[in-house]
Amino acid sequence: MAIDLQSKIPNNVDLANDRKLQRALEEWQPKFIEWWMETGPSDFKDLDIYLRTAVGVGKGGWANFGHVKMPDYRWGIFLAEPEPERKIHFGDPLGEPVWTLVPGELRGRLRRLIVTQGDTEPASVEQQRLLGHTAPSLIDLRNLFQVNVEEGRHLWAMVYLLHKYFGADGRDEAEDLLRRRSGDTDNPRILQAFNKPVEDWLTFFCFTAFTDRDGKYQLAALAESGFDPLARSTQFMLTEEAHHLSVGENGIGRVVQRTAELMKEGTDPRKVGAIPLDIIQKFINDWSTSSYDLFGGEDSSNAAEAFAVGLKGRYREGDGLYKDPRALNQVYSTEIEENGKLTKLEIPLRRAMNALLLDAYRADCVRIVDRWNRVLATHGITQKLVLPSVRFNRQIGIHAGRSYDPDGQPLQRDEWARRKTEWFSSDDERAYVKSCMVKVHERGKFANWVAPPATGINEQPVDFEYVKVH
Ligand code: BYC
Repeated sequence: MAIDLQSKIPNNVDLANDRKLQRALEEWQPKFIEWWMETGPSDFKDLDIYLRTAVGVGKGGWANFGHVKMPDYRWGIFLAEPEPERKIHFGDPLGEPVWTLVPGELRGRLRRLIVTQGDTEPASVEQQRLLGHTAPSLIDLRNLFQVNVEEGRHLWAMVYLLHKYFGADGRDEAEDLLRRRSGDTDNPRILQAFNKPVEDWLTFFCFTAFTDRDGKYQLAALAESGFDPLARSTQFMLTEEAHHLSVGENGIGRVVQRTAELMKEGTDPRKVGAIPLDIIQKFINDWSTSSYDLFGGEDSSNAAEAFAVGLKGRYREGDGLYKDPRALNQVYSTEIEENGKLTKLEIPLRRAMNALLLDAYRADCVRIVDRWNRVLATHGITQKLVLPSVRFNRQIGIHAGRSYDPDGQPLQRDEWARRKTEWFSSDDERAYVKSCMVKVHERGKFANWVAPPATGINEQPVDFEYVKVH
């Protein structure tokens, strides 16, 4: 596929030969910049930042690194290479050729999926807007902005699909993506976690560890789609997403390391502006569970339909992990609280697609929490961080409105209310975390609450001038 890096919108979708689409997207472009300046990290618009920019989709050579001012970032449209003769590999249309146009009867459902995916991207940029003011180091500042510009590019990826395949409706949706605002009471972002404040870096690292990881699993499920342009868009987005996840996983790992170092030498982290383990645990409880909610209900007719018609597959469906690609005549077994006891619940497999994806996601989260616990163990700390059960603190799905402890054991509602402060941070604890957030702009220096990363970016040293602040 030819890559055009010269035109106003860099792309590998041959925009130059689709004048109408090109014009429509070029009209949307200044509105995007306006949105970025109004709700994105525009306080930092004059800084030169060492950023990665996507310039193609080939293995090993898809990105350029260099110092760029964020408003000059080249947000482009890139789809993974098409796979010749690709067939739909799940659901009722199993074995049929993939669609390169939207089948009429799937229009509404597909548009809703693309809009929901698209909505999370600008939402996260809005949530993280002010974090640059308290970055604990230049490399962290750079990573924040890298995540921000790439979420912007992911918005472009979804807006391209809306403009190209959904006519006037798609153009309206693309406008609305710039109108909704994270946390706005009248016009909020679609999914709950994207309306929560992200005002300190412990939250940012939890967000990138847990919420961006939902992004990985949702994108992976959409990359299985029978609608080929969506599959190819999300496939390439996953390439960029990996870095965002590492920012979160390594970020919390570095906070844990710093706390462990202090504990080992007998210093109370609270006395020196670092973050005690019990507060880290409370933030993990909050962000892991609100990210569980992002998978939707465990028993979902929407999810069943999206699978049945071939729009959204299971995680790594294409790798042949599942016995029956139609997922018929099987059940998903789980447990739910009934009259204070855990009781077996069976959900027809197709209706349990969100639950399956959530299980795959949680297994990945278990792995990262184990990794953080290994950091504690190497410092001789026996205390462990714990990933809460998928039943804990749910607002969406079969467990919403029921009370469980973090292990997923049923609780009386009044006990939940009484013990809530054991599990979630208080105003004072959040204020304490905020008070630790001091800006550090000296090369190679770090705030006292976070250890330096093991390596730099793109083989640069950790003390590289990732952001030219002067
Ligand atoms: N909050 O049938 P249900 C990312 C709604 S993150 C509020 O149970 P369904 C990123 C739902 O919309 C990945 N509302 O579940 C990360 C539905 O409403 P309608 C984003 C919720 O529909 C960090 C109703 O409840 N991508 O990329 O199967 C930074 C019943 O829903 C929530 C996607 O989400 C919630 N948590 O599943 C940047 C992929 N959950 O339609 C980026 C696309 C459910 O009846 N989206 N509802 O009005 C989907 O596949 C599905 O929409 C969902 C929901 C998985 C989200």
